[in-house]
Formats: sequence, C-alpha cells, structure tokens
Amino acid sequence: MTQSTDRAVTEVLNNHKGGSQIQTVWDRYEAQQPQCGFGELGLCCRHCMQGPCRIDPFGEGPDRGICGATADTIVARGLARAIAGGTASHSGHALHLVHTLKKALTGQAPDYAIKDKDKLKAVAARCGIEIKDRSSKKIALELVELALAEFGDKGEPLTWAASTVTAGRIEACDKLGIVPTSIDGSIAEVMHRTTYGVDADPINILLGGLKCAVADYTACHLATDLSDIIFGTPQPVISKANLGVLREEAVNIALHGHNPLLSDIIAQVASDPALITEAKKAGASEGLNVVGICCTGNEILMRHGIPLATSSISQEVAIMTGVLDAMVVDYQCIMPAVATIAECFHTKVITTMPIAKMPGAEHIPFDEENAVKCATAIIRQGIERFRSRNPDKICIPHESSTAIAGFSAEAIIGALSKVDADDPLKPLIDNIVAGNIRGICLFAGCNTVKVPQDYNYVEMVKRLLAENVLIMATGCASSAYARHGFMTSEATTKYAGEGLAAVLTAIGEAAGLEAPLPPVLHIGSCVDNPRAVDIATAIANKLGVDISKLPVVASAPEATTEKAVAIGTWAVVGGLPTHLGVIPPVLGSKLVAETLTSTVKDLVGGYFVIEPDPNKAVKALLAIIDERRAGLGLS
Ligand code: NFS
Ligand code: SF4
Repeated sequence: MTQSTDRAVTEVLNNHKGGSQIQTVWDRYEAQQPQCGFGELGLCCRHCMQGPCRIDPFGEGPDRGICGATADTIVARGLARAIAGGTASHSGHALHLVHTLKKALTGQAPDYAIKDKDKLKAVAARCGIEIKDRSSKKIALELVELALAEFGDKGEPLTWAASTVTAGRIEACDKLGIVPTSIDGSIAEVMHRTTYGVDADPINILLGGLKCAVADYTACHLATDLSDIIFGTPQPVISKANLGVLREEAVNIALHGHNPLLSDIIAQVASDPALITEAKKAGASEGLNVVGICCTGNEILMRHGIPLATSSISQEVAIMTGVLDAMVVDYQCIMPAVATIAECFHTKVITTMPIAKMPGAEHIPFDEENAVKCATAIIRQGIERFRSRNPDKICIPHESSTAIAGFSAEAIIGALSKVDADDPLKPLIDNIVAGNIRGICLFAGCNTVKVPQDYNYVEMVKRLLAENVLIMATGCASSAYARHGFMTSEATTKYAGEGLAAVLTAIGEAAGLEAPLPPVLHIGSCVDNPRAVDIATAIANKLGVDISKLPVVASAPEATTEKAVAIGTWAVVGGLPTHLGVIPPVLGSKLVAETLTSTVKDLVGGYFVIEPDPNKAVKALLAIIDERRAGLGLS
C-alpha cells in the first residue's frame, strides 16, 4: 500500500541508508494484519480479570460478557475511557504550565516570565479577576489559583469552559447534566463508572464521556491561554516545512512532543552565539538548526518561526535522513520505535520528562527551575553527537514548502481589523452572509497508518477550498497543510474559489502583506483547537445565534489518538458536525453508533459524520454547511 503522499517522506523511505533491518510504522502495521475484528468493533472488554470477554457481532456466539455486560455497554465503556485518556493527556499538559507559571511568579523558575501582559489581562478579566491598577504579578497569581482550582474539586462549573462559549452551549450542557466541575474529577469519574459493575447503561456512560470531553476542552483552553501568557500570543510568521529543512552542514536538533515549556526554552537557547560557535567548532559550518516535529513543532513554529520537519506518523523518517543529531522529546505521540531506529544511525534520542522514559534513549531530566541550564546541556548533547555522524548514511530530501503560520484568534482579528478597525468581525460575517465564504471547516487531528499519509487531508481541502470554504488547521492537520504548500499566498490563487480568493486577497492587502492570506490558516497545536471555538463563539455572539447554527464544521480525516477522540467529542458538544475519516471502535454497537452520529444532534446540535472516503466526506460536509446556511436564511 502507499505509505505516504508526502514526497519527502517517500524519498527517504525508498533511499535511506539505514539498512534492510529498518522497520517503520508501516512495516509494523503490515505485521499486525489481520487486526482483531472484535477490537476493531469495540466488542472486546478487559475491564476485569474474568475477561477478556468478546461479543459475537454476528449474533451466533455470546451476546454478553461474563458479568452480563452487553455489546452496547462494552462499546460505550471503551469510548468513554478513550475520552478520559485524551483528557488526562491534556490535563497533564495544562497543569504543567500552571505549576511552571506559579514557580515563575514566586521566583523558583527564573527562566520563565509573563511575556504577554495584554493576554494575561484579557484572560484574567474574562475569568472575572479584577484588573484595575493591579500589577501583572498579582493578577497572574490569582489566575494561577483559579486555574489550579479547575483541576481539583471546584464544586461549580469550570471557569475556562463557562467563560468562553455561548450561553446556548452552557444551557445545552446543563440540560444534559454534563457540566463538569473538575477536570481531573471528570477523568476519575469516567474511570470509576467504567470499572467492573458500575455503570451499565450505555447512554448514561456516553453522557459521562461527553462531560469528560467538556473537561478536555477546558484543559486545552487553559493550556493555550497559559502558553500565550508565558511565551507570547502567536502572530503570523513565515517559515518552512518538511524534511528538506534538515541541513547537512548544521547540527540538527529535532524537538518532538507537545509542551512549549521545554521546546520554547531550547528554541531560545539555540540562538546563543556561544553554542553556535561550539557547533561550528565541532565541524558544523552552519551552526545549529533546531526543527520541530508534532505539536511542539507547531508551538515553536507559531512563536519563533522554527521550521517544521515532519508530523507524528513520519517521526522515524526524520531519523532515517541520517542527519538528525538529537531528537529531544517530552510527552505524547512519541513512538517508542524512535529509539530502536536511532540505533541504526548516530541520532541520540533524549527523553526529558519523569513520566515519559524509553528503553534505548538517554534521559536528561528537564527541570523548570533550571530550564536554560537543562536546555544548554541538551543542545550540547546534539553537538557532541554531530561528531559521530556517518556521511555515508545521509539521505536528505530536497522537499520543503514555505508556510505562513501563527494565526491565533488575536492575529486573525488583528488582520480583520485592518479592513474594519471599529468592527473587525464585520468583514468576516458580511462575507459569510454574502456567500463569498460558504462556510468554515476546522481540520484537526493526526496522521494514521491506516490512510496514506496526508491523502485525506489534501483531497478534502482542495475540494472544500474550490467551494469557498475557509479552512483552519491545528496539530498534525496543520503540519500536513504546511508540508503540502497550502499555507502560502500562492495556494489561495491556486485552490480557492473566486469568492474566497477575493476575501483573502482583500484582507491580505489591507493587512499589508501585499498578497492574499493563505487559504488554510494555521491556528496552532492540538491544545489550540479552542482558538477555533473562540472565533466561532465571537461570530455566533455577534450574529445572536448559537454555534450549533453556524455553517462551521470540523474534520479529523486521519485521526489516531485518544486525544483526538476527546477533542472530536467536545467539538460535537460544542455544536459542530465533526467528520472522522477513520472508523472508531464503536460499530459493534448500533445504539452507540447511532447515538453519536444522529441522536446526539437533537441534544447538542453537533454530531459525528463517519466517512472514510474523502470525496463522500466533502459532499457530506458541504451539504451540512448548506443546510445550516439555509437555517440562517442565507442562500
Ligand atoms: Ni494531536 Fe499533537 Fe499529531 Fe495527533 Fe499527536 S502530535 S496533540 S494527537 S498525532 S495531531
Ligand atoms: Fe467480561 Fe464484564 Fe469483566 Fe468486561 S467487566 S471482562 S465484560 S466480566
């Protein structure tokens, strides 16, 4: 099967010099065939030691587990646990930021500070904290306490959720009893109710999953806000994406993982002239070249213009170029296989977090209290490794694309305000009303071994752009579009329909770019998905309707992780029809599948559209956009 539609990835897969023993994610996928049909349908349960239990999907074998759990119960429990897993990841990420900001404010983490005071004030005011003439430090300390309370037993609705969505969303969640009062409490509750002999009512379990997903949204929004406060709110920046950003004459260090707490500091330290001189002394005439992989790559691309090497599914391929001197990881989406592949090259894989170690990697604990010192030590490891690079194993593809990134909600409003300073949203809304922008689609989520890398992303976006749908992207979706050249002004000319192209050109020119805005706006990493909600909420509030009425949809055409399941679920609760291009393990229960794709629509307005074929998916999304336009009285 085709492994990837990314030419750089394919070039390295075909020509790498690591030897025939190299196995990649695609080889291991093949070795797993055929995958278990019970697992694919969600019909296997291992929640107790009497199991595993399996339900026969054809109705000929057992229709209940040993405890009596039905297919509906088992499938619902599995899905709820996936949502809890994703939420736990985002909670850990967010809480790490809160603790670090607290340490920075109390002098324990001197390498971090409040970089964006305006964002601090805006977030604090939104959360009901008094601003007046108070110092940034006082405001921030109060914000930290408020943030910490979101994780514990707050006993009332979570501030980061309640203060960022429409009144209609709060009402819908209230009615269903899915308003979480604790981020971590919601995760624990799902784990509790899905253990042996607790919740057996599939619909009740699903509601628990939806509630946990709202907690996931809260954690993501909190993480985005704190990252902006500590490291600055992204603004448009021009950089490059794809494996061609690796350089033969430089020490190449890839930052892979998720939290900017580590990567942003390394990105800053990498411009230290003393370290650059050290790299040159080691023989790298072009000094240091820091590149990003996965979401942490998006974070440093957005804030520092650091080039993006590749996305999650092709992380091993970055090592197979033979020029990656160090791969520095924190947590999430890091395949344990990278340490194995690195054994065939000179690359040093460095783990940094106490909860994420890996056999075969070197562990250098990253401690926020000595962040710059740790970052310097990590970079030195990369410089040292450069010396043992084997020139015979080099295989750098030439492919890389220009990518304009950094479209935070603030940056988008900033660009729009150049068209209408008094009422920045007006040009956007007027063009939606006039049909120049038929709708908006948020592309999110991962790559998966089950779809040739980026195939669904590229196929879908070409058609949607031609139909004047404005695209926002996050996570590995944004990586796909950056690597395939969709984040350039030229892409607007090439792919956007007439109406959309005219709007993007007018905004680009007013904003002083002398060229159109890109048709795919890179709005951040996966935790940054709430930036899209912020924009949708602003549009909805201005129009006086709920988000569930807007011609706005979401798609995760190549989803992989539990985090993607959690995000997709809160997008649905947020009122967005959400397409999945990979079939989640729910088809073993007709009830669960129907609830997610249809019944839930009457409850929250959003629902899942499961469609592996990208062309059919585009048709479905366009029909939904038109249905919603009609609902608003728009042609
Ligand atoms: Ni999102 Fe980012 Fe990528 Fe998927 Fe993983 S990197 S947090 S989970 S694979 S988009
Ligand atoms: Fe089987 Fe029930 Fe135990 Fe699951 S919880 S493994 S269905 S006995």
